[in-house]
Amino acid sequence: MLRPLRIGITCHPTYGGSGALATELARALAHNGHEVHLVAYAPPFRFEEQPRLTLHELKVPDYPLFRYPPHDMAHASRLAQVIVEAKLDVLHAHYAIPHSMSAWLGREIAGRPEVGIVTTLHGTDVTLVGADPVFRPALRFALARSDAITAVSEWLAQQTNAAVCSECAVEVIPNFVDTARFKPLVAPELRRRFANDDEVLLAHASNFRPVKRVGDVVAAFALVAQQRPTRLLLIGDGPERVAVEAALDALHLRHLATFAGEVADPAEIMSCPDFFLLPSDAESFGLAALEAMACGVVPIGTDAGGFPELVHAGAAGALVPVARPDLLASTILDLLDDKARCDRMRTEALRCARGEFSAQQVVPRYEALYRSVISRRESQRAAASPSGSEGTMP
Ligand code: GMT
Repeated sequence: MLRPLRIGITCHPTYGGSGALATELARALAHNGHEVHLVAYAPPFRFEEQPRLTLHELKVPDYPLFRYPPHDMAHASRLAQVIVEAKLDVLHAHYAIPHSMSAWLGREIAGRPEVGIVTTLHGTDVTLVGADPVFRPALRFALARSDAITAVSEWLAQQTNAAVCSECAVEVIPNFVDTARFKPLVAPELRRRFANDDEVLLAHASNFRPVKRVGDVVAAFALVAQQRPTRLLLIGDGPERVAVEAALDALHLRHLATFAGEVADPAEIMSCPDFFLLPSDAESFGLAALEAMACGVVPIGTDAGGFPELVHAGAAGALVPVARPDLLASTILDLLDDKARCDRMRTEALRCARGEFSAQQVVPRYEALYRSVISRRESQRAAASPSGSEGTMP
């Protein structure tokens, strides 16, 4: 039998897909018997205590001299400490900026070259933030020093090679969903908190950043509501929230919308809607849509980024061009009129979520990657220093 691993995971604790996925992975790995150490400056929003999962919070001291407290240095020091104290085998950085760099630096500070570093790219760390010339040289440097790089979709892997690092080998490991928690609606009374039985319920979940185009959700909702009794459920919060509220007010539709806020575990609420809308400029994957699919909710998103990979090019969810809320609305109305097509999509969405995108299928791929990285580091180290000398942390 293979020995359990000691795995470090670091992520942004804030509301967003990368932190959600990293925490879900930490929980699944601990459940599988590994010892998992999660490092972040606050408890990640999906964190829950469980056996074999330890949270190491990182404090970033402030000082009047600093306009920006040096988070990345404090992070690297904390990672170095955890590497040594927990005797990590592998450290997994989620969202490359700045975590890939802090992971490498942490290993250097710890003087433990045998520790493998895995970086998972989530999307905007390559496409938006990483595309900024301010970050690109450091991003390239850190990626080149990772022992393995994964991306959550084929599209993101291609973007990484095209825009950041042409020589980087990027393995695609898609996001996953815990189908024991995310499952179809069992309690109709839960749905009645947001819509009556004869109303269509549309939903969107995100951190309300401009890339999400939440305004298009509102515009599509307004068009559908002209034809059918409809309600809107908005999960999450962020910079566009005020504009979204203003748009609903201007359309006199505010009373038909529920703002659920940042729901830490959306497994229950996600089972309520009929359709999940994700009209982003580009999603590298669309984890929230996958979680909706696992609940038997039909996702409708844009034919951009990695989203078409998730919905099997339109079989497990509908695709519309970017910035076309009119098509978003007509797609919803068509599916409402064609129940057989809608049911086929829902069935396919459930099949994908319970199959290729399930935790059971995806988590073992990370476990296998960790083991291959660890054995590669061990052989490299044995070749470099046959006496097996080890660094010590200052
Ligand atoms: O902007 C977000 O959606 C948050 C962001 C994150 O990193 O927290 O999400 C990205 O990572 C998710 C998990 O892998 C993906 O499902 C999202 O598609 C991706 N967002 C974008 O590419 C815009």
